[in-house]
Amino acid sequence: MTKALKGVRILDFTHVQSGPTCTQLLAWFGADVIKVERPGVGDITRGQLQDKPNVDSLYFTMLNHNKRSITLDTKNPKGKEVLTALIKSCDVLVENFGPGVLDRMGFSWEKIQSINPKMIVASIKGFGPGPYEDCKVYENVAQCTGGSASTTGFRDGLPLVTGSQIGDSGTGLHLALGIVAALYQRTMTGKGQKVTAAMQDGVLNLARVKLRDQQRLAHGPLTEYSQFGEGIPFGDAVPRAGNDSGGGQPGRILKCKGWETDPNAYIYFITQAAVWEKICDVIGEPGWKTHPDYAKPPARLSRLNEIFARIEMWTMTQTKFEAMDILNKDDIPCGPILSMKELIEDQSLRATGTVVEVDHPERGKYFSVGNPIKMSDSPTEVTRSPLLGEHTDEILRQVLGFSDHQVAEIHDSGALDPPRKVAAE
Ligand code: CAO
Repeated sequence: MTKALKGVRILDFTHVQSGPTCTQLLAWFGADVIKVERPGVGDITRGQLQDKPNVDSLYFTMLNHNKRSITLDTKNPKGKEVLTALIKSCDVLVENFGPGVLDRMGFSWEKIQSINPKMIVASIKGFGPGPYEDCKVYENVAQCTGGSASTTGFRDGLPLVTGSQIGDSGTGLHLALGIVAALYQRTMTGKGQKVTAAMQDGVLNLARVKLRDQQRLAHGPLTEYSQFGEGIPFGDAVPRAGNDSGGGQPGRILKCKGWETDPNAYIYFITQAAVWEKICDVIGEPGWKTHPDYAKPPARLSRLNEIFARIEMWTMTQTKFEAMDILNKDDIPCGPILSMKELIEDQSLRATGTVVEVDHPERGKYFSVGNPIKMSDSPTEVTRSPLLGEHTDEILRQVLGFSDHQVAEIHDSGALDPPRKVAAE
């Protein structure tokens, strides 16, 4: 079976998390992704958070499946020649260097265009043009500057970052979509273009409902936020709303049987208006179906703490999975809080390839998250990440067509080696 992006070649200049997320997705869709890494070092994540000594970390392996690796010192003159050849033979260059790095390397947008006018140059930066455009940015910086942290956590506590990597992986996803759109446009125009995704913008896009609420605030309190029912006035910015649901249907995380010892014995419970009567029956409050204080959603808004306390009395009598079974029979929206341990063991996620087992020659078997996007005509087979420089010669010969003599010259130039240390006298 063919793959959606078969025939597309990516010059992958990415590192750490945001860019590699993007190019891994493109690889899963069938693109030939050539990861260019600094000789001797490679992507810095190879050596970060290592759980086994001298073996590529899970941080690296889980973000770089299905890619090939070439080591190249792009500051070496011969290295620049090889990079130029790569630009000529690839369709897309993806990078998430710090601001200005590519220009300093001698490969500005104009230069790349002159080498290959069809090339799409896709970049992730922390910020778009503006006061912070020159800043280096990591995940949590983006979560904080993109509006997520100010709206996450409890009203009376600190702003919180979330465990989901919405700044890095989220922006990688945004960039991948931009690249695919640019490839499609190129089929009509024949031209490349610049595609840029700023991490601040990506996070704000994912926090869009909070920008919505910011504007609703001008017209009165946010009645679905718990603080409304608690009689606490709103300020001039969207507050943190704990576990209140982001939509118009009130929701909370509630304790389930075993919560005293299991930190994940909880369920998310939504009091969706359409199933309110069924909720009343399940929790043993049939009188609430007609009582004027509880029957209609507006009446309930000022009583959410009391209502959820009563629902929790019921959820505490069930495990999160029992509660899920009972509630789903009545289409009452809910979700158990699943730990990473439970997710890695989940057989249905294994069956769909969302959790995959991968074998690595140095680390052995490990689990990873497979492609969350399923395509009927372009299935994903997850293959292991490359060792540092594993495909250097293969790429020089097969992709770039260099002869034995040329390859030997490139080796001799030092462009494939770590910068030489000067011995102390
Ligand atoms: N050969 C020679 N030099 C190379 C090279 C290669 N193959 N690959 C990289 N380099 C050099 C660059 O040329 C650069 O040198 P100069 O600063 O002298 O121009 C140097 O490596 C450092 O590049 P960098 O600024 O990208 O790396 P950093 O570790 O200093 O910063 C990061 C890392 C992530 C903060 C920065 O790249 C960044 O802000 N990226 C954009 C935002 C982003 O993606 N952040 C998410 C990171 S995941 O949390």
